Amino acid sequence: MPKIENLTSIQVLDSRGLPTISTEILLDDGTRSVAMVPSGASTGEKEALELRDGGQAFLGKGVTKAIDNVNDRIKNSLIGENPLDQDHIDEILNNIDGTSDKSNLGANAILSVSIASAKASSKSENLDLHDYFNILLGNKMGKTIDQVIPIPMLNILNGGEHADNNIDIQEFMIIPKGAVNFSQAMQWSSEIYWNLKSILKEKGLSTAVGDEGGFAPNLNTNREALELIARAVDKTNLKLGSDICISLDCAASEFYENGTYHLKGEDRELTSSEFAEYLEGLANDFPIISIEDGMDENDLEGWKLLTKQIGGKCQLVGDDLFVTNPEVLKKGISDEIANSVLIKYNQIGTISETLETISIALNNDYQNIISHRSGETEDSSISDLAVGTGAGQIKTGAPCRSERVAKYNRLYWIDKKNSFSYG
Ligand code: 2PG
Ligand code: MG
Repeated sequence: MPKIENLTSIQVLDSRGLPTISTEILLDDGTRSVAMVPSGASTGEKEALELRDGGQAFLGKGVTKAIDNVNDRIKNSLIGENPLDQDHIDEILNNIDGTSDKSNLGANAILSVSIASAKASSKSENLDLHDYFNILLGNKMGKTIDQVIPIPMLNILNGGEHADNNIDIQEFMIIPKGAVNFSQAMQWSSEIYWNLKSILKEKGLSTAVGDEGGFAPNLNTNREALELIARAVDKTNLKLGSDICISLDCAASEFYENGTYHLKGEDRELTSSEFAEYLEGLANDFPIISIEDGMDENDLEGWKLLTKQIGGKCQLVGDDLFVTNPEVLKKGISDEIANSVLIKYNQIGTISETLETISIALNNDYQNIISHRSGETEDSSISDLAVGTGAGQIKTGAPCRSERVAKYNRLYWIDKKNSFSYG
């Protein structure tokens, strides 16, 4: 059995130019692996805490305290431990932290070690990371899980917290559902992306991109964003509704104020039932097959309503709603809200708990969608997580900007080297 020999954590930068943690783990068999952690902008209230320094440096966003926690307390507790026992490693991390939201060591510190440990273990065992995740999940669930190349959801038009435009819905994604394989899915998506760019240009609209690489023009309404995407699909000679479907992330908690959904871009204030109707109207007019965070994370009645109203025909994804937290997801399942869960490992802070959430979803017929954060790095381990857990879906931004494309490029290689089915 290999043992952890050393841990080193340093500060690097994320895609927004803000500090994040990179941790290297060294095993006594000579294996070295490095992990980097992402960071969100539209965060759920119940997410594990990302430890930031405060103060002047990096506008308060420094991570020196979290780094010191890895280089001191975490390192001292993990040296000599067996990295192949992921549950045990994560348990040690949680025990030293001692809080329910990881606010003592910081979820960023903890996650960097948890991922680095999984990466080093897979390397030491001569396995690809997706195979290793597959074994971990299979062990947790007591059965074999089929690995799958996920269908990508590409966020080609950015709004909300991810762009400085006037669009309230945060993400407008294309799903190349009719593609026969991953390669075709990416080719179609790239072509649509470029056609959307030329349509925006023709109209004199901005072609600058938002945090996730999608375009971020000012538009009059959310509907207009959908119309532009429909035109881009058409221009690509693809069929909307069969080749390409649409997915939204409303990130509704960001515009829920005093009990109403305030669409500032459209100058409208809607109640929960009016907003559910608004979304249903969009889903009737466009092939929207997935809506994430369609209601505020604390608007339980709104969620119940939305789930009853369109949960039968539309994937309803809980992101800020479930925060990848096993307990929060269990409660949501018993409340019968949403039917899918967005999986972001930095919301919960360890690989083991992420896999726990995934297994709860699988046991309750909720779909798992593996996701990036708006602040990312070139670390592509979520691609392996998506394949290894057989999630079937990944959202990791536009086919633009290397921190997004790194995930798609990793999937190209996994696809090339294996014969897993697509989607
Ligand atoms: C989301 C994510 C990723 P953020 O809301 O789903 O797209 O954004 O990382 O800002 O929470
Ligand atoms: Mg979201």
